[in-house]
Amino acid sequence: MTLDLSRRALVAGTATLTVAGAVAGPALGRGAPDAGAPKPWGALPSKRQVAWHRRLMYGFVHFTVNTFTDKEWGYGDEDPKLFDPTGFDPDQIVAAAKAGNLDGLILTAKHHDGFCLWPSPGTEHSIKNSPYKHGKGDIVRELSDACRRGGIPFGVYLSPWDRNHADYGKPAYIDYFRAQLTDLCTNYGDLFEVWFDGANGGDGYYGGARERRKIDAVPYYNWPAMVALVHKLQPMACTFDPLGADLRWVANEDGYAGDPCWPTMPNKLYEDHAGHFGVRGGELWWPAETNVSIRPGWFYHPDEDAQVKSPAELTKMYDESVGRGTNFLLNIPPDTRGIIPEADVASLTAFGDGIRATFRTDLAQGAVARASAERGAKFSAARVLDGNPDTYWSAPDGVTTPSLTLDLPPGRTFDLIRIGEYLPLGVRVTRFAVDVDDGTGWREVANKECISAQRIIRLPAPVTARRVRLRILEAPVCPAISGIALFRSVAPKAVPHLRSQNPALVDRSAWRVVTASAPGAEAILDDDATTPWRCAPPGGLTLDLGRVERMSGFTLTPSRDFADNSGPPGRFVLESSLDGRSWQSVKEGEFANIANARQTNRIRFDAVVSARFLRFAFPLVANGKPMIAITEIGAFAAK
Ligand code: FUL
Repeated sequence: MTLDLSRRALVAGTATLTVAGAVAGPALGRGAPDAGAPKPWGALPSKRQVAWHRRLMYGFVHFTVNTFTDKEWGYGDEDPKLFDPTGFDPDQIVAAAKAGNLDGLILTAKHHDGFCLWPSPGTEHSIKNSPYKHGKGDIVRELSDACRRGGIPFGVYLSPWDRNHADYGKPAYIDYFRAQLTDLCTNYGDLFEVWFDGANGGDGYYGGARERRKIDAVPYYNWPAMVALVHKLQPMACTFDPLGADLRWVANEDGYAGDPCWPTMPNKLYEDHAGHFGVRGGELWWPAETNVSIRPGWFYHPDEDAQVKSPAELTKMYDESVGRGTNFLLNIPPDTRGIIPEADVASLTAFGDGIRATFRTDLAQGAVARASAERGAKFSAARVLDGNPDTYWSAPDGVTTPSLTLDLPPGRTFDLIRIGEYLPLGVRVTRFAVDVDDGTGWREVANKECISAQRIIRLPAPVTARRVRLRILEAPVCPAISGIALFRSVAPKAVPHLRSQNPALVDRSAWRVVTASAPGAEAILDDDATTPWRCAPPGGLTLDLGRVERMSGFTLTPSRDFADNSGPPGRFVLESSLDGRSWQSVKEGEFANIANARQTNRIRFDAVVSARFLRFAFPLVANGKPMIAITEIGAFAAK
């Protein structure tokens, strides 16, 4: 794979193209503006975007032939017969999502490999040629029905890049893609979101051509027309993420938004920095969605069973996504049975229980709200406590830095402060501060930019306070604050860390690092894909496996941190030894697509290797950064 496959390269590398009619979306669904209400300011959200903001958190379901081939990006030549879940249970998937407090599910109806989870007309590369339900299955139908039964909304991911289709890159493919989109938007009930992946063009099967195809995504897909098609068929579905779509990418796949993360953007293609932080005063309402997988990969891989994110890690991501005004999209991939594995359900449940317990009781209720300025009874300070997202406190025009104080009943102990703006009037507050008074006088606990849909401030420790104050420090117009709430966080219960019992993998419990070119290499054995070992290239390490193992391959998981000065290794040289003195060459080669996908690479040996010691050399960094960063190394057991 080459570098121009990523969304990052796509958005950065193409000339500007603007959306016709810069203000995002259709009418807000409000009637005539409230008498006496402040005038809206700046870019405004559409009705569907306002509804989307209130959803906060929902799930992704990555499921396709990759689940069965142990890959992240299928080439497009997979035999449809490989797709054969032994116990697909959409209600179990919905129940797992609900246990995790996820309000909706988005299914990969078609990933880059082109395999369709529904019997899509116009292709043989679909579930109709798989053994599942003797070719009569339709996973899109089954999961959308289960979502409806479970009372959560449903959405679809449809990969524009199709590595199977013979016409990919030609106009005929666009007709096929639009027909697929029409089918999904017409025959599966209401959709709340339609996800267009930014990875586009590269090598693939392409009907047998097995070649590399490059496209110029913006003119090729004609995104404004594609988005309009979705909106016509599904008026409340938010589209992700090309220019002209309702939602943007947060510029990483690691579950955190920028601080601040403005929901507004200039009317042009964006680079990572703008996607991550948004742009104050931008003319489009184009809010960020923060996506991450509960495991290192987007698809299920048995070698990641011990790397399910902990409830505490998920809670941190909630703080850094929802807490910064974005929505949190958490991927929960089904395994080859077609259900969410037990370890993932356990983590999700503990996370969801923690969120439910935390936000159950608003400790600001019963307070008396007073403001330094009010716009009148309809916009009084008390509106921030009425629990109604459609009412708000505001000040007279021209009063741009008012403050609002809550006088709390005695004994209120909290460590989370949640503030929200009334979005239909725009994102009005530029900078704000929060103070608490625990009886010893005011103390500033936050001073930040951007409130937007919601801002959640976590204090380092709970405080028992009689007064809390919001000070608007900078704003172009008077504020419109719809809510202020206080919570006492309940830490999620820890779930026992699972050591993989999978017989397909070599048990690493006796493994240790013998030598390494840089300190800290033990991090590659800690089952935590967020703790990297960093070394300068060329680097390397030697592992003692504790006993002689028979192996058929190895796995290497790179760091997913896009922000630091390191990147994944580009190549490897592997040697083995029985005694740590005489070494045999095992294999050397490249880590495929590692710079873009940042996923676990699974390298199969040409023949079974029996060894007690493994010696890895990593000659270079895949993306030209100064350091190599690796989070895990494991091995496949030979059968
Ligand atoms: C990326 C894709 O390439 C991954 O496979 C995954 O679907 C992720 C959500 O988006 O761009």
